[in-house]
Amino acid sequence: MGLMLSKVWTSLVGSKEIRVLILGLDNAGKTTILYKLHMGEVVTTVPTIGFNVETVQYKNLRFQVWDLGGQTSIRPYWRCYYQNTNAIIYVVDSADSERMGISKQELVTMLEEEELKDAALVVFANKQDLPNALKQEQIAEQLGLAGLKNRQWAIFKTSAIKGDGLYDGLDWLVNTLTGQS
Ligand SMILES: Nc1nc2c(ncn2[C@@H]2O[C@H](COP(=O)(O)OP(=O)(O)OP(=O)(O)O)[C@@H](O)[C@H]2O)c(=O)[nH]1
Ligand SMILES: [Mg+2]
Repeated sequence: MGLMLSKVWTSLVGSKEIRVLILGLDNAGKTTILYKLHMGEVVTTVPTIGFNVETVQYKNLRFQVWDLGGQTSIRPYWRCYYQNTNAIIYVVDSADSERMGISKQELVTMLEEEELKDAALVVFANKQDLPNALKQEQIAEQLGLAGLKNRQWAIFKTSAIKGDGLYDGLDWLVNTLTGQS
């Protein structure tokens, strides 16, 4: 590890925690993902009114992970949590093709926020276990990810209930935040 990289690494390790927000439309699977990462288990969820926050320890890093409610009436409150955020995990229900346009709008609006200009973006194309799930490439296309400017981003296909893909996303995040990618 070079001097620069080790400095970044030390500053991240030395800092309290890496702040991550899990955002996305209601029913995308955000709370399921949070608790799968936190406890390794699939929990029974109810729609989130407000937020859940848990610590996730991974590869010597401590992530403080905020899972915010995604219902239409709650989305305007997402911005209250943006300050000091290092990364966004944006979750999409891959089988909800009807609302992909709304999901894109919310993503674009969120990324326009000044407070998030340096935040890395991981998109989880979730619910890949469902038969009608759109493919990762289709979701990337519909969300317009290729057009993102000045943003470190990646998309992963996931199934929160099976646990597939979640740690691929976290690995990318660790590498990106520590300057190794
Ligand atoms: N088949 C399948 N179902 C999933 C998956 N992830 C989550 N679910 C289900 O989707 C439903 C909604 O999951 P939640 O985690 O509560 O969704 P949320 O994004 O937190 O929703 P809000 O809190 O309303 O914003 C639950 O019934 C989950 O069990 C997945 O990967 N595959
Ligand atoms: Mg929830």
